[in-house]
Amino acid sequence: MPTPVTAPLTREAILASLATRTMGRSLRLLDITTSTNTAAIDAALSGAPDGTVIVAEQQTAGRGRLARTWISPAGRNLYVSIIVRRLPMMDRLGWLPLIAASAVAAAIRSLADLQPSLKWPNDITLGGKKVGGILCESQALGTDAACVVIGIGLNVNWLEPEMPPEIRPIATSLAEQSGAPVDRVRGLAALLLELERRVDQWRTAEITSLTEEYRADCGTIGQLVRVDLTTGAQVEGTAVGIEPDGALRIVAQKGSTLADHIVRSGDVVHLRSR
Ligand code: BT5
Repeated sequence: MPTPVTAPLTREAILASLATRTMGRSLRLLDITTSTNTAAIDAALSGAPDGTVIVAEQQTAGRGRLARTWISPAGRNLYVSIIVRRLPMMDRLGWLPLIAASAVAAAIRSLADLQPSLKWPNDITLGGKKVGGILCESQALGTDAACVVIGIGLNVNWLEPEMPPEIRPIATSLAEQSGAPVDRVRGLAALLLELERRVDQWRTAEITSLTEEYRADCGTIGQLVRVDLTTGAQVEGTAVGIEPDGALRIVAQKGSTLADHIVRSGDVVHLRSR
């Protein structure tokens, strides 16, 4: 009999499915927590090793960027945080959330016949709706204890009628898009495998192929966009590329002149394609 979509995640099933070298081999599976990122930061401060993974069935205070909420109902989706130590040069740090988004996109492609698109910086979308998001939080940068926690939320078997009305127009899930339930254990194993490969390369080797992969999957490039900057200001223009440090380059028309804007943090709204 197929596993019911609501079957709880188990440690045994996850460890049996993992194909990673280290990521997830140290695993904490929680029934309920405030935020897996908070749990991972606490674990990191207590010395949890590189590659430790915290997974929860439900989050009561799941976080997005800029203190926003990540809606995290029980038993449907994946809420995962990964501790990454042995960080490379600071100028690569900005790429980590983007590379994590590429890993989620690759995992989705390996699980179902779906074509995800990335919205800069790190939204994973299907059919123009958000299926996943990434929140990276760093600790003790510049010290021997430095680490980054990569938090990943991925909507798996959450169906539209179950979603709160306020996010129905903008959110989707793998099951909603593919028309069939997806095994969350397989999903988690695929995600960690794709992430481990990329984090290994990001840490130790040339990253051009990772940055090219991100650019290829990024649906923001070439779009007319509005960016709501964290300062409260807005920029409208055409997104023309990703800078060497992961920032978004926008060309805005001001009267008869063109002005370049480099955006390091903010929210992008796709207005229409050029
Ligand atoms: C993100 O923030 O997209 C980052 C989300 C990271 C969540 C993971 S879950 C595991 C780990 N533990 C945590 O506490 N967090 C991480 P942002 O770009 O700020 O997007 C947040 C916005 O997405 C919200 O304001 C809603 O509009 C929308 N949203 C909230 N929950 C959603 C969901 N489940 N699916 C799709 N969209 C959602």
